[in-house]
Amino acid sequence: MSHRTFTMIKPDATANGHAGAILDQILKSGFKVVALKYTQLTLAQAQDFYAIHAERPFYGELVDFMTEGPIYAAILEKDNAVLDFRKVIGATNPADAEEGTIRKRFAENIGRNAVHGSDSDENAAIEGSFFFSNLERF
Ligand code: FUP
Repeated sequence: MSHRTFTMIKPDATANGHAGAILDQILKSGFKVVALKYTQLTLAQAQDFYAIHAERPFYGELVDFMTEGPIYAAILEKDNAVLDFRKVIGATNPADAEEGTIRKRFAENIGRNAVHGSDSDENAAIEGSFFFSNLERF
């Protein structure tokens, strides 16, 4: 059972004023906030964060989108955090996401899809450490 996951409220959802509702849904789904930061990625930071997708055709659009405005980054804690959070956010493409999921409620499309959620324990640890030092986790 994983204990922690990492999330971002992406620039689309932040700009559209959905951050409060999304954080509310996250907390009501039983996640505790371990670390939280409001920031804006530089191009180099976004390219680094999404380096795993560097060969994909959408990479350029993805890093441009992720740098277009501020985001909220957070480490979340709950039993089975990674898998449970993937259920709360829904499918990558909001058209395929279940009713009531964060992406169904707030995402614009597969590229501008409101939130990030780690896909494994290993990536959750890497992504959390990308944004937060140990002194910033509570
Ligand atoms: P997810 O784990 O659900 O965030 O999805 P992926 O890791 O497959 O993709 C990471 C991000 O790349 C997505 F959040 C949005 C973007 N993406 C696209 O823009 N187009 C695609 O076809 C797939 C992903």
